[in-house]
Amino acid sequence: MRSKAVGRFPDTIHFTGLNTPVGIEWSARNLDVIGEIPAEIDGAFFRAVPDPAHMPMFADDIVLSGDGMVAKFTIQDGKVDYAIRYVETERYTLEKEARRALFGRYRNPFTDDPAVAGRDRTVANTTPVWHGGRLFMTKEDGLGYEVDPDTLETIGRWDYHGAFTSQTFTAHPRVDPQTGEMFFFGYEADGLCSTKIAYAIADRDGNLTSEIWFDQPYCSTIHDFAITENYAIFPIFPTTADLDRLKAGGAHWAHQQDLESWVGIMPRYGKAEEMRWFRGRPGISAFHLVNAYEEGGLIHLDLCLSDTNAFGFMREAGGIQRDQRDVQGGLTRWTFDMAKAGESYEERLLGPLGDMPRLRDADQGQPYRAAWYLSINPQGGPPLPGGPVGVAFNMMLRIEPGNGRIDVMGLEPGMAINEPVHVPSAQPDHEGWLLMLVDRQAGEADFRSELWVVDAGAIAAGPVARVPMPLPMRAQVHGAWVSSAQLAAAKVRQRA
Ligand code: V55
Ligand code: FE
Repeated sequence: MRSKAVGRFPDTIHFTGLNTPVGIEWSARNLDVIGEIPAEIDGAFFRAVPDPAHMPMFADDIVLSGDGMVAKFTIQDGKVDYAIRYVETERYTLEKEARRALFGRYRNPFTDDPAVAGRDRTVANTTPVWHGGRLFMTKEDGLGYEVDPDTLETIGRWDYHGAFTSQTFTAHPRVDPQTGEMFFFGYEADGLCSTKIAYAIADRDGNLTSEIWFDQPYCSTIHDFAITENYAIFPIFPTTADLDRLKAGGAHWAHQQDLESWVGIMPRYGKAEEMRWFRGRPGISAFHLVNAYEEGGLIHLDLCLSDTNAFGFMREAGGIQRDQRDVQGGLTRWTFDMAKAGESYEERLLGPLGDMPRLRDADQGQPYRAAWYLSINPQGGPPLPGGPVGVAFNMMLRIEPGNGRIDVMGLEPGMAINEPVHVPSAQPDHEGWLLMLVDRQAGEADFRSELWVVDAGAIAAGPVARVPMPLPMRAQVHGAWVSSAQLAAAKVRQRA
């Protein structure tokens, strides 16, 4: 069953396969559970799902432009409820009233209907962020939108009561598990194609305590960053924005294969003048960083690195013709010796090419034993069309960077996997649980999805419980786990 007939939307990877628009706001209680969900899994799995509510203005529109939907699995006493709603951004509301798309190409306001000039373009479709008792739906081209974690109603744009002066907020903030502070940034912070970065900190209660500004070497897409106990780390890859290209109606991002990369490292409570810039290889790209931590005077940064940009449309805008299957790279460790002068750092391969890494919240910025990420199963048949880059992952890896051990949960042909969230266990020697959506192709345009519950320390064994979904699910970007204890302390519940 599809709500939006195939054929109405463009016939590209951005609107077909698992990326076929669904656009249904719905909820269900007591979904069927096959197997048994461990009782200690008690809370909510929030997901960010891009899903265009209207036909795009341009047939070459991309999956990253889809209106953000916020989805929630509520899990308690082995029971599962589900709900999904649109984030009512300014853009969604304007287009809903007009009953058609008014905003044009991805991050290009020069292609919009003049009726919406100057209005907020963000679609809040990338990451649900929980901090200070609030839930935000984020996308890096605008501010986050606060959402009621109980009802999924949109509360409004979030700028820390006017204290945060950046126009943008990253989809990848980092929360220090010891201090509870959230570290975050916005790039293009004062406008389109600007090199300005705003770097900010909010305390554990969600009050803005710091905001500083600095310039990056050129206007790149800084999708993710990392923190350690003492440092903030900003990777700069050569996918760049250009105002003249935008004014001509072109792409926001174009990858530049010959341009050098950079890493900026500064004391996390420091000043912009304390930033140290390290120079890296040209042409490389990473969207997601696994973790960073300190070991003596060294900083290790583990990241999902590739030798070119993983998004076909960002490569093509830069004149790079390369099939998705020919993108090379792997889970990589960069080591920076902060006692040594100079711009260089060490590089070492940790694991195969992949993305969508997950870490235990308690390991953020700390030495860690294991992480999980997604990859392509060589035995899994051709990957299904779907997800942000148009090719869905069909294998999950658990890696121990300390000793190189890798465990695998590979899927059968015709299956796909979305990024997991991690749920901690109360048992000290248990690694916790992973929750994720797994899709299976049942017919040419028929995809069935299930929520899987997997033992994080024994992924090769497959799921301990499965929850078949009664309606189609569009591919997710990122998710977040919020425990019932955290939900009980939500700011919306204190207002009542
Ligand atoms: C990414 C996702 C986005 C975006 C830019 O995963 C980069 C990377 C879902 O939106 O706008
Ligand atoms: Fe991301």
